[in-house]
Amino acid sequence: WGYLGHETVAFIAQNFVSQETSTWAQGILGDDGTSYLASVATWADSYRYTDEGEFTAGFHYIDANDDPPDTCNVDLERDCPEEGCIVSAIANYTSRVQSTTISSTEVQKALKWVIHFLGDIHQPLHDEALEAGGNGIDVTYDGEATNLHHIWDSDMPEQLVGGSSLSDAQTWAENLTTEIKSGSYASSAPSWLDGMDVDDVESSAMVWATETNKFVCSTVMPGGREAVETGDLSGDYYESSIGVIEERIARAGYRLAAWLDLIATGET
Ligand code: DCM
Ligand code: DCM
Ligand code: DCM
Ligand code: ZN
Ligand code: ZN
Repeated sequence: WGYLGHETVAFIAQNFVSQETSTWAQGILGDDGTSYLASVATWADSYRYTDEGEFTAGFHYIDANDDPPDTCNVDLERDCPEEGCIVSAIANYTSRVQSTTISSTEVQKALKWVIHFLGDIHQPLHDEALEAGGNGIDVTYDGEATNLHHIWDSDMPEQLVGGSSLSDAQTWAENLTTEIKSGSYASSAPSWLDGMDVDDVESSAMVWATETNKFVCSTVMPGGREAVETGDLSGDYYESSIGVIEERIARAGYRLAAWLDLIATGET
């Protein structure tokens, strides 16, 4: 996701974490302000472009070598290389944020990665190998030449919300929080936490990756890659995709809150 998506996920999580978890996270981040999770949600994207952080570039996704739109699936053995992927990275940093033997700077970085990667794993093209998660699929959006990955990360969320500032993210998060608490997601939200186990992080993350990857077949390219390479995607394609984007963001935020609760307090 772009800034808007990551910050929205973090603001939703802020709305659902327990008081104890909030205090724990604020202590690690050294920030007791109103955007304490949202303010650090995009740090991992800047860090991966630095020399020091280059090794983390591959941690933002898992390249599922499936065959959309006919077959969508994720296989950890097949798809997560020795150097790591988003699933192994969530496991590593979930462990490190709880470590008492590494420096407070490293614990803080681990928390920032957990916040970011629980967002990215909910972007369907971050769970797909084809053309580097759609980065190599050229598309037209609102008259501009761009790529399929980018419109899922940024253009479609920004079209929905009408901007990409921190306050746009906060507004979107408030809307999605209401949908989770009492709206269209209220009846299904409890089941969003199924399969979540901090003692088996890879299995938990595989539930999220597998669920999210299915949308590559059903929604991202139901007519194959050729179908998205034709025409402007800001009309009918946007309309068929935006509901999935909203629910992915909502799920990511709700799951991030529960994940942080489990790490900080052992219960949701
Ligand atoms: N991004 C965004 N809004 C901006 C700048 C960037 O949403 N004003 C997105 C584009 C990328 C992501 O954030 O998907 C990471 O940005 P970058 O690649 O510039 O680090
Ligand atoms: N590192 C990591 N995951 C680990 C161990 C290290 O991401 N399991 C990264 C984060 C640290 C860097 O390597 O900033 C250097 O770590 P160290 O000082 O432990 O060698
Ligand atoms: N990305 C992905 N899968 C890949 C390669 C990249 O999901 N196989 C993501 C990471 C960034 C975006 O695509 O969000 C752009 O990546 P980069 O800046 O590395 O081209
Ligand atoms: Zn992306
Ligand atoms: Zn990322």
